[in-house]
Amino acid sequence: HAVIFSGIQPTGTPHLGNYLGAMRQWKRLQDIAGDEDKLLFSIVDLHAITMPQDAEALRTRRREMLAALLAIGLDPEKSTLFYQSSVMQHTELMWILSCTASMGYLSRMTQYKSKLMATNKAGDLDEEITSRLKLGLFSYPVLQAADILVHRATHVPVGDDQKQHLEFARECVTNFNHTYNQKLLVSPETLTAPSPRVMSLRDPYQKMSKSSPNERSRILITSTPTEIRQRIMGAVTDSINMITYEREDRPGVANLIELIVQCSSEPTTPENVADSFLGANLGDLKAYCAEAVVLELDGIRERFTKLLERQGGKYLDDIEAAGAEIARQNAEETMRLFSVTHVKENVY
Ligand code: AQP
Repeated sequence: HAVIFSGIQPTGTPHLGNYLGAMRQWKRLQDIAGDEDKLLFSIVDLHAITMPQDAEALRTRRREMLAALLAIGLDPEKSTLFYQSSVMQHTELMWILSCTASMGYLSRMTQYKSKLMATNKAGDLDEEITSRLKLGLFSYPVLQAADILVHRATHVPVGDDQKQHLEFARECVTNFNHTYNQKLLVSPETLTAPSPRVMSLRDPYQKMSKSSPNERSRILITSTPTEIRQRIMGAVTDSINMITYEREDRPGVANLIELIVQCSSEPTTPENVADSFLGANLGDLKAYCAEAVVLELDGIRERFTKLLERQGGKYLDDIEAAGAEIARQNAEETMRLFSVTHVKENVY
Protein backbone atom coordinates (compact mmCIF):
# COMPACT_ATOMS: atom_id res chain seq x y z
CA HIS A 1 0.00 0.00 0.00
CA ALA A 2 1.21 3.45 -0.84
CA VAL A 3 1.95 6.09 1.77
CA ILE A 4 1.97 9.44 0.05
CA PHE A 5 3.51 12.40 1.84
CA SER A 6 4.22 15.93 0.71
CA GLY A 7 4.56 19.38 2.22
CA ILE A 8 4.11 23.03 1.43
CA GLN A 9 5.47 26.05 3.26
CA PRO A 10 3.01 28.58 4.68
CA THR A 11 5.01 31.44 3.20
CA GLY A 12 2.13 33.03 1.29
CA THR A 13 -0.85 32.17 -0.87
CA PRO A 14 0.11 29.37 -3.28
CA HIS A 15 0.83 30.36 -6.86
CA LEU A 16 0.34 28.64 -10.17
CA GLY A 17 3.71 26.87 -9.80
CA ASN A 18 2.76 25.36 -6.43
CA TYR A 19 -0.64 24.44 -7.87
CA LEU A 20 0.49 22.79 -11.11
CA GLY A 21 3.75 21.41 -9.70
CA ALA A 22 2.35 19.98 -6.49
CA MET A 23 -1.16 20.65 -5.21
CA ARG A 24 -3.14 19.59 -8.28
CA GLN A 25 -1.11 16.40 -8.32
CA TRP A 26 -2.00 15.77 -4.66
CA LYS A 27 -5.69 16.10 -5.49
CA ARG A 28 -5.33 13.71 -8.43
CA LEU A 29 -3.58 11.15 -6.23
CA GLN A 30 -6.30 11.53 -3.62
CA ASP A 31 -8.91 10.83 -6.28
CA ILE A 32 -7.26 7.58 -7.42
CA ALA A 33 -6.07 6.33 -4.01
CA GLY A 34 -7.51 3.08 -2.68
CA ASP A 35 -8.87 2.57 0.85
CA GLU A 36 -5.58 1.06 2.05
CA ASP A 37 -3.41 3.92 0.79
CA LYS A 38 -2.47 6.72 3.15
CA LEU A 39 -2.18 10.36 2.10
CA LEU A 40 -0.55 12.94 4.36
CA PHE A 41 -0.05 16.59 3.40
CA SER A 42 1.74 18.85 5.82
CA ILE A 43 1.87 22.62 6.07
CA VAL A 44 5.52 22.88 6.96
CA ASP A 45 5.72 25.87 9.29
CA LEU A 46 9.07 24.82 10.78
CA HIS A 47 10.60 25.09 7.31
CA ALA A 48 9.16 28.57 6.94
CA ILE A 49 11.14 29.86 9.93
CA THR A 50 14.44 29.23 8.16
CA MET A 51 13.76 32.78 6.97
CA PRO A 52 12.68 35.52 9.43
CA GLN A 53 8.89 35.48 9.99
CA ASP A 54 6.39 37.50 11.96
CA ALA A 55 4.70 34.96 14.27
CA GLU A 56 1.19 36.37 13.94
CA ALA A 57 1.48 36.56 10.15
CA LEU A 58 2.83 33.01 10.03
CA ARG A 59 -0.16 31.71 12.01
CA THR A 60 -2.51 33.47 9.59
CA ARG A 61 -0.68 32.06 6.60
CA ARG A 62 -0.79 28.55 8.01
CA ARG A 63 -4.53 28.74 8.21
CA GLU A 64 -4.76 30.29 4.76
CA MET A 65 -2.68 27.45 3.36
CA LEU A 66 -5.03 24.92 4.92
CA ALA A 67 -7.99 26.77 3.35
CA ALA A 68 -6.15 26.75 0.00
CA LEU A 69 -5.60 22.98 0.15
CA LEU A 70 -9.27 22.40 0.88
CA ALA A 71 -10.30 24.93 -1.79
CA ILE A 72 -8.43 23.01 -4.51
CA GLY A 73 -10.28 19.85 -3.52
CA LEU A 74 -8.32 18.01 -0.83
CA ASP A 75 -10.80 16.18 1.37
CA PRO A 76 -9.94 15.77 5.08
CA GLU A 77 -11.82 12.45 5.06
CA LYS A 78 -9.31 11.09 2.56
CA SER A 79 -6.17 13.17 3.13
CA THR A 80 -4.55 13.90 6.49
CA LEU A 81 -3.84 17.63 6.65
CA PHE A 82 -1.73 19.02 9.50
CA TYR A 83 0.83 21.58 10.59
CA GLN A 84 4.37 20.21 10.82
CA SER A 85 4.94 21.80 14.25
CA SER A 86 1.95 19.85 15.64
CA VAL A 87 3.92 16.61 15.24
CA MET A 88 7.18 16.87 17.17
CA GLN A 89 8.43 13.48 15.94
CA HIS A 90 9.48 15.29 12.74
CA THR A 91 12.13 17.22 14.66
CA GLU A 92 13.07 14.24 16.82
CA LEU A 93 13.87 12.14 13.77
CA MET A 94 15.63 15.10 12.18
CA TRP A 95 18.21 15.12 14.96
CA ILE A 96 18.84 11.40 14.65
CA LEU A 97 19.26 11.75 10.88
CA SER A 98 21.53 14.78 11.32
CA CYS A 99 24.00 12.59 13.14
CA THR A 100 24.54 10.41 10.08
CA ALA A 101 23.89 12.97 7.29
CA SER A 102 26.80 14.19 5.18
CA MET A 103 27.82 17.87 5.40
CA GLY A 104 29.48 17.59 2.00
CA TYR A 105 26.25 16.43 0.35
CA LEU A 106 24.27 19.20 2.06
CA SER A 107 26.68 21.88 0.93
CA ARG A 108 26.08 20.89 -2.68
CA MET A 109 22.33 21.64 -2.42
CA THR A 110 21.37 24.61 -4.53
CA GLN A 111 18.30 25.95 -2.75
CA TYR A 112 20.01 27.40 0.29
CA LYS A 113 22.43 29.15 -2.04
CA SER A 114 19.59 30.89 -3.87
CA LYS A 115 18.00 31.96 -0.56
CA LEU A 116 21.36 33.34 0.44
CA MET A 117 21.42 35.42 -2.73
CA ALA A 118 17.95 36.74 -1.84
CA THR A 119 19.33 37.80 1.54
CA ASN A 120 22.12 39.60 -0.26
CA LYS A 121 19.67 41.53 -2.39
CA ALA A 122 17.86 42.72 0.72
CA GLY A 123 20.98 44.73 1.50
CA ASP A 124 22.48 42.56 4.18
CA LEU A 125 25.95 42.68 2.62
CA ASP A 126 28.13 43.64 5.57
CA GLU A 127 28.63 40.31 7.27
CA GLU A 128 30.59 37.31 6.11
CA ILE A 129 28.59 34.74 4.14
CA THR A 130 28.99 32.07 6.77
CA SER A 131 27.51 34.20 9.54
CA ARG A 132 24.55 35.16 7.35
CA LEU A 133 23.90 31.53 6.56
CA LYS A 134 21.85 30.13 9.39
CA LEU A 135 22.26 26.51 10.37
CA GLY A 136 18.53 25.83 9.84
CA LEU A 137 18.65 27.04 6.24
CA PHE A 138 21.67 24.85 5.58
CA SER A 139 20.27 21.74 7.26
CA TYR A 140 16.62 22.02 6.33
CA PRO A 141 16.85 19.19 3.76
CA VAL A 142 17.46 16.96 6.80
CA LEU A 143 14.17 18.14 8.31
CA GLN A 144 12.54 17.57 4.95
CA ALA A 145 13.94 14.03 4.93
CA ALA A 146 12.61 13.49 8.45
CA ASP A 147 9.15 14.77 7.40
CA ILE A 148 9.02 12.06 4.78
CA LEU A 149 10.75 9.22 6.63
CA VAL A 150 8.88 9.64 9.90
CA HIS A 151 5.69 8.73 8.02
CA ARG A 152 7.35 5.81 6.17
CA ALA A 153 6.27 7.47 2.92
CA THR A 154 6.62 5.34 -0.18
CA HIS A 155 5.88 8.14 -2.66
CA VAL A 156 6.50 11.88 -2.49
CA PRO A 157 4.76 14.02 -5.10
CA VAL A 158 6.71 17.27 -5.60
CA GLY A 159 7.52 19.86 -8.24
CA ASP A 160 10.53 19.50 -10.47
CA ASP A 161 12.57 21.86 -8.22
CA GLN A 162 12.52 19.40 -5.32
CA LYS A 163 14.11 16.36 -6.98
CA GLN A 164 17.50 17.08 -5.45
CA HIS A 165 16.05 17.14 -1.93
CA LEU A 166 14.34 13.80 -2.43
CA GLU A 167 17.63 12.29 -3.51
CA PHE A 168 19.07 13.60 -0.29
CA ALA A 169 16.26 11.95 1.69
CA ARG A 170 17.19 8.62 0.11
CA GLU A 171 20.83 9.30 0.96
CA CYS A 172 19.76 9.83 4.60
CA VAL A 173 18.13 6.38 4.57
CA THR A 174 21.29 4.78 3.17
CA ASN A 175 23.56 6.56 5.66
CA PHE A 176 21.35 5.73 8.62
CA ASN A 177 20.79 2.10 7.71
CA HIS A 178 24.51 1.64 7.01
CA THR A 179 25.66 3.25 10.28
CA TYR A 180 23.27 1.27 12.48
CA ASN A 181 23.13 -1.80 10.31
CA GLN A 182 19.34 -1.72 10.50
CA LYS A 183 16.75 -1.41 7.78
CA LEU A 184 14.31 0.74 9.72
CA LEU A 185 13.73 3.52 7.26
CA VAL A 186 11.81 3.27 4.01
CA SER A 187 13.40 4.80 0.91
CA PRO A 188 10.81 7.02 -0.78
CA GLU A 189 10.17 7.38 -4.50
CA THR A 190 9.82 10.79 -6.09
CA LEU A 191 6.62 11.40 -8.03
CA THR A 192 7.43 14.41 -10.17
CA ALA A 193 4.49 16.36 -11.53
CA PRO A 194 4.15 15.99 -15.30
CA SER A 195 4.36 19.78 -15.56
CA PRO A 196 7.73 21.48 -16.01
CA ARG A 197 8.74 24.14 -13.48
CA VAL A 198 6.50 27.21 -13.79
CA MET A 199 8.67 30.26 -14.36
CA SER A 200 8.32 33.83 -13.10
CA LEU A 201 6.27 36.11 -15.36
CA ARG A 202 8.86 38.88 -14.90
CA ASP A 203 12.01 36.80 -15.36
CA PRO A 204 11.59 33.50 -17.20
CA TYR A 205 14.97 32.28 -15.92
CA GLN A 206 13.67 32.23 -12.31
CA LYS A 207 11.01 29.87 -11.00
CA MET A 208 7.70 31.39 -9.97
CA SER A 209 8.00 31.83 -6.20
CA LYS A 210 5.88 32.97 -3.25
CA SER A 211 8.68 34.98 -1.76
CA SER A 212 9.70 37.00 -4.82
CA PRO A 213 9.18 40.69 -3.94
CA ASN A 214 7.60 41.38 -7.35
CA GLU A 215 3.91 40.46 -7.11
CA ARG A 216 3.53 40.71 -10.86
CA SER A 217 5.90 37.75 -11.23
CA ARG A 218 3.24 35.30 -10.10
CA ILE A 219 -0.41 34.32 -10.36
CA LEU A 220 -1.97 33.23 -7.11
CA ILE A 221 -4.58 30.51 -6.98
CA THR A 222 -6.82 33.24 -5.52
CA SER A 223 -6.08 35.88 -8.21
CA THR A 224 -9.15 37.41 -9.85
CA PRO A 225 -9.73 36.86 -13.58
CA THR A 226 -8.76 40.51 -14.15
CA GLU A 227 -5.47 40.07 -12.29
CA ILE A 228 -4.73 36.85 -14.18
CA ARG A 229 -5.30 38.56 -17.52
CA GLN A 230 -3.19 41.59 -16.55
CA ARG A 231 -0.26 39.50 -15.35
CA ILE A 232 -0.21 37.19 -18.34
CA MET A 233 -0.65 40.03 -20.85
CA GLY A 234 2.27 41.78 -19.11
CA ALA A 235 4.50 38.66 -18.97
CA VAL A 236 8.10 39.18 -20.07
CA THR A 237 8.71 37.24 -23.30
CA ASP A 238 10.97 38.47 -26.12
CA SER A 239 10.80 40.66 -29.20
CA ILE A 240 10.24 37.95 -31.81
CA ASN A 241 6.58 38.39 -32.62
CA MET A 242 5.83 34.84 -33.74
CA ILE A 243 5.13 31.64 -31.83
CA THR A 244 7.71 28.87 -31.58
CA TYR A 245 8.46 26.45 -28.75
CA GLU A 246 12.13 26.80 -27.86
CA ARG A 247 12.71 26.20 -24.19
CA GLU A 248 16.36 27.31 -24.14
CA ASP A 249 16.18 30.28 -26.46
CA ARG A 250 12.65 31.55 -25.76
CA PRO A 251 11.94 30.66 -22.10
CA GLY A 252 9.24 33.31 -21.61
CA VAL A 253 7.20 32.09 -24.60
CA ALA A 254 7.84 28.45 -23.66
CA ASN A 255 6.49 29.13 -20.15
CA LEU A 256 3.19 30.43 -21.59
CA ILE A 257 2.93 27.51 -24.00
CA GLU A 258 3.53 25.06 -21.17
CA LEU A 259 0.86 26.77 -19.07
CA ILE A 260 -1.59 26.29 -21.95
CA VAL A 261 -0.64 22.59 -22.11
CA GLN A 262 -1.18 22.19 -18.35
CA CYS A 263 -4.52 24.01 -18.34
CA SER A 264 -5.84 22.36 -21.50
CA SER A 265 -8.89 20.13 -21.08
CA GLU A 266 -7.58 17.77 -23.80
CA PRO A 267 -4.11 16.18 -23.59
CA THR A 268 -1.72 18.09 -25.86
CA THR A 269 1.98 18.91 -26.25
CA PRO A 270 3.91 22.21 -26.39
CA GLU A 271 4.77 21.50 -30.04
CA ASN A 272 1.07 21.09 -30.93
CA VAL A 273 0.18 24.30 -29.13
CA ALA A 274 2.97 26.18 -30.95
CA ASP A 275 1.77 24.77 -34.30
CA SER A 276 -1.79 25.84 -33.60
CA PHE A 277 -0.53 29.43 -33.20
CA LEU A 278 1.19 29.48 -36.57
CA GLY A 279 0.78 33.00 -38.00
CA ALA A 280 -0.48 34.37 -34.68
CA ASN A 281 1.38 36.89 -32.53
CA LEU A 282 2.47 37.00 -28.88
CA GLY A 283 -0.64 38.98 -27.90
CA ASP A 284 -2.85 36.16 -29.23
CA LEU A 285 -0.85 33.56 -27.30
CA LYS A 286 -1.03 35.56 -24.07
CA ALA A 287 -4.77 36.17 -24.40
CA TYR A 288 -5.38 32.44 -24.98
CA CYS A 289 -3.12 31.47 -22.08
CA ALA A 290 -4.89 33.93 -19.75
CA GLU A 291 -8.31 32.44 -20.52
CA ALA A 292 -7.00 28.88 -20.00
CA VAL A 293 -5.61 29.84 -16.58
CA VAL A 294 -8.81 31.71 -15.59
CA LEU A 295 -10.79 28.57 -16.38
CA GLU A 296 -8.37 26.26 -14.54
CA LEU A 297 -8.56 28.31 -11.33
CA ASP A 298 -12.29 28.96 -11.59
CA GLY A 299 -14.09 28.67 -8.23
CA ILE A 300 -10.98 28.31 -6.04
CA ARG A 301 -11.00 31.94 -4.89
CA GLU A 302 -14.65 31.77 -3.77
CA ARG A 303 -14.19 28.48 -1.92
CA PHE A 304 -11.03 29.79 -0.24
CA THR A 305 -12.79 32.92 1.06
CA LYS A 306 -15.75 30.94 2.39
CA LEU A 307 -13.53 28.40 4.15
CA LEU A 308 -11.58 31.15 5.93
CA GLU A 309 -14.78 32.70 7.24
CA ARG A 310 -16.47 29.44 8.25
CA GLN A 311 -17.19 29.43 12.02
CA GLY A 312 -14.71 32.27 12.44
CA GLY A 313 -11.79 29.94 11.62
CA LYS A 314 -12.85 27.15 14.00
CA TYR A 315 -13.77 24.89 11.10
CA LEU A 316 -10.19 24.99 9.83
CA ASP A 317 -8.68 24.63 13.31
CA ASP A 318 -10.78 21.51 13.95
CA ILE A 319 -9.67 19.93 10.66
CA GLU A 320 -6.05 20.60 11.57
CA ALA A 321 -6.42 19.20 15.09
CA ALA A 322 -7.93 15.98 13.75
CA GLY A 323 -5.26 15.66 11.04
CA ALA A 324 -2.45 16.30 13.53
CA GLU A 325 -3.75 13.52 15.79
CA ILE A 326 -3.65 10.98 12.95
CA ALA A 327 -0.22 12.19 11.82
CA ARG A 328 1.14 11.99 15.38
CA GLN A 329 0.01 8.40 15.75
CA ASN A 330 1.54 7.50 12.42
CA ALA A 331 4.86 9.17 13.30
CA GLU A 332 4.92 7.57 16.75
CA GLU A 333 4.80 4.15 15.14
CA THR A 334 8.04 4.95 13.33
CA MET A 335 9.73 6.33 16.43
CA ARG A 336 8.73 3.21 18.37
CA LEU A 337 10.67 1.10 15.89
CA PHE A 338 13.80 2.83 17.09
CA SER A 339 13.43 1.69 20.66
CA VAL A 340 12.11 -1.79 19.82
CA THR A 341 15.22 -2.55 17.80
CA HIS A 342 17.54 -0.85 20.31
CA VAL A 343 18.73 1.77 17.88
CA LYS A 344 17.87 4.33 20.51
CA GLU A 345 20.22 2.71 22.99
CA ASN A 346 22.92 2.77 20.34
CA VAL A 347 22.39 6.43 19.63
CA TYR A 348 21.97 7.96 23.07
N1 AQP B 1 7.63 27.45 -9.86
C1 AQP B 1 7.28 26.22 -9.53
N2 AQP B 1 6.94 25.33 -10.50
C2 AQP B 1 6.56 24.07 -10.16
N3 AQP B 1 6.46 23.63 -8.89
C3 AQP B 1 6.77 24.48 -7.91
N4 AQP B 1 6.79 24.36 -6.56
C4 AQP B 1 7.19 25.53 -6.01
N5 AQP B 1 7.45 26.43 -6.97
C5 AQP B 1 7.21 25.81 -8.17
C6 AQP B 1 6.38 23.16 -5.82
O1 AQP B 1 5.47 23.54 -4.81
C7 AQP B 1 5.60 22.66 -3.70
C8 AQP B 1 5.60 23.44 -2.43
O2 AQP B 1 6.67 24.32 -2.41
P1 AQP B 1 7.08 25.07 -1.07
O3 AQP B 1 6.17 26.16 -0.78
O4 AQP B 1 7.22 24.12 0.03
O5 AQP B 1 8.53 25.58 -1.33
P2 AQP B 1 9.20 26.21 -2.55
O6 AQP B 1 9.53 25.16 -3.53
O7 AQP B 1 10.35 26.98 -1.99
O8 AQP B 1 8.09 27.19 -3.16
P3 AQP B 1 8.12 28.72 -3.38
O9 AQP B 1 6.84 29.12 -3.94
O10 AQP B 1 9.32 29.13 -4.15
O11 AQP B 1 8.16 29.29 -1.94
P4 AQP B 1 9.20 30.22 -1.28
O12 AQP B 1 9.30 31.42 -2.17
O13 AQP B 1 8.61 30.50 0.07
O14 AQP B 1 10.49 29.46 -1.19
C9 AQP B 1 6.87 21.86 -3.93
O15 AQP B 1 6.53 20.53 -4.28
C10 AQP B 1 7.54 22.54 -5.08
O16 AQP B 1 8.20 21.62 -5.90
